[in-house]
Amino acid sequence: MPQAYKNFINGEWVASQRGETFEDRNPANTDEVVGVFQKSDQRDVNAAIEAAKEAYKKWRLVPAPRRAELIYYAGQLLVKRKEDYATAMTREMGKVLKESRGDVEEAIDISYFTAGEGRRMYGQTTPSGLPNKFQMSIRQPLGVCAMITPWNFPMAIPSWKVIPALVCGNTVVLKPATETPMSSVNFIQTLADAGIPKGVINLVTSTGSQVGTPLMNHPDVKIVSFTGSSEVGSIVSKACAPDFKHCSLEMGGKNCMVVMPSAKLDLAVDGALWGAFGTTGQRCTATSRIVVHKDVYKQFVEKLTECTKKLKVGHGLDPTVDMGPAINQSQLDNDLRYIGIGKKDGGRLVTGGERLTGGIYDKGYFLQPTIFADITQQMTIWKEEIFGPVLSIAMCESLEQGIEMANDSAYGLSASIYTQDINEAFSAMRDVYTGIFYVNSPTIGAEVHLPFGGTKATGNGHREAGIQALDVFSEWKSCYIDFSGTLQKAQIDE
Ligand code: UN1
Repeated sequence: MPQAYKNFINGEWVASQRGETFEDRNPANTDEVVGVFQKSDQRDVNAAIEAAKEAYKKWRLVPAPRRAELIYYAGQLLVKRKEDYATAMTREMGKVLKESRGDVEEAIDISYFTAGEGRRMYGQTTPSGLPNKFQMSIRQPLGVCAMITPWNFPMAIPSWKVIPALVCGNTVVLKPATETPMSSVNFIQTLADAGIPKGVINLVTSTGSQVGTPLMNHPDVKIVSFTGSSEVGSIVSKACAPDFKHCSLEMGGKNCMVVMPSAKLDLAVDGALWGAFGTTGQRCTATSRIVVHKDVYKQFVEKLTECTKKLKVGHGLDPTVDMGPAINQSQLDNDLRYIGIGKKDGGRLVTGGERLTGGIYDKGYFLQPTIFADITQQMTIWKEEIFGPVLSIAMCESLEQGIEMANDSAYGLSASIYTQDINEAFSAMRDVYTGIFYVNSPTIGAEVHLPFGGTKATGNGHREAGIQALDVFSEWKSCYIDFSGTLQKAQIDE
C-alpha cells in the first residue's frame, strides 16, 4: 500500500473533506506509486484560508528578525534532509538526482538569503520639506497569500514564494501541482519542524479547478502568486482583477542562445546541451532556440548533434543517466506533436524525434533529445514554448540579426550569448529584451539572490527571488511624524 499524505491546515495534517485521494506516480516507472494525496475541494480551501487569516493576526506582529530565524533554521533542516528530499523528488518528477539536489539547494539558498533580509527589510528615511517633521517608508505585509506552483521545480518554486512571504509577515496557502505534491509536503513539514506557528503555512492538494480556482477567487486572499503557463496565468490575472487582488505571474519562455564566430565552440556546445536538455527541457528558462552565426553554423550543428546522440536517457536515480523522462503522458504527447509540426514545417531533424521504447522505457515517458536545424522565424517550433527536449537552431548573418532574432518571441524570460568579444557581449546584454541574460553560459541556472522573472508574456512586471521578492509580498507605507506642535501644510505657500 502506498503511503497516504494529507493536507496541512492550521498546523495539522488532515484528510480532505471529500475523503478521496489521487496517486502520484513516477514518470520514469509508472508502476511505482510515490504516494497518494488528498483530492481536496473548496471546503478544504476555505478551512485553510480561515486558518491563515486567523494566524495572520499574530504572525504579522512577530518581529521580522524572529520570523527570519525560523526560516534560517528551516534552511538548516533542509541541508540535513537534502538527499532524502532530492531522492523523493526524482521519484515523483523524473529529473536526474543531481538536478533534484539542485532544486532542494535553491530552497536552502532562498531560505538563507531571505532570512538575512529579516534583519534588513530596509525602508527609507528622507528629510521633510517642513521643519520638525520626520518621514520614512516601511514595509507592511498583506495578509493571506495564495500560491499555485508547477511540477518542474517542485521545491524551489514553492520556496521562492513561501519564504519571502513569511519573512514579510504574511500567511500562506500553497497549492502544488498534482504531479509533484510530495516535495511540497516535505517542504511544508520542514517549515513546521522549524517552528513556524500553526495556521501560518497551509497546504491543500488537488487540481487547479478544485483548489486553484477557489483559492484565486476567495475574498480573503490578498495576493495570488502563480508560476505556470501564460494561458493559465491570464485566467489567474482575470480572477484577481475584479477585487484588485495583487497578482504575481511567472510564466513561459522561448529562450534563445546566440553563438558568435569568436565563441569557444566546445563551450557553447556544452552550454547548449545543458540548457536544452537539462531537466528534459522542462524549465521555463530552457534553451529552446539557438541562433548561430553563419561562419560557425555548420560546425556548431555537427558538434552539438554528435554530443546529443551520446546523451543517456533513463531513470533519474541511475547515476549514469543524463536526461530523465517527460513528466506525464500529455507532456510527452505535446512534445511529439511539436516534433511532427517541426517536420511538417520543413525543419531539418538532425537527431532524436522518437519516443524511446523497449526495456525500462516502456514503463515511462521517455523521449530522445531532439534537434531541428535550419529553422526559420515563421515556423511554429520557433515561436511556441514546447517545455520538452526539443531544440530549434537557426542561422544569423550578424550580431544585429542575432539580437533581432533573439527578441523575436512573445516571451522574454532568459537569453544568452557566446562570444569572446566584449563589445558584442555588452551590446547583446543591452539590447536583448529579457529579464535574465547570460554571457558564455546557457539560459538556465539563475541564482536566488538576483531577481528572477521576465518581460512580455513571461510575466506581469514582478520578480521572484532577490530582494525584489519582498516587493511582491509587502506593501510600502509612508509615515510622516510632525513634531512641530503646529499645523504644517505640505506644498502650500504661506
Ligand atoms: C523554472 O524553470 O521555472 O534558472 C525555474 C533556472 C533555475 C530555475 C528555473 N534556477 O534555470
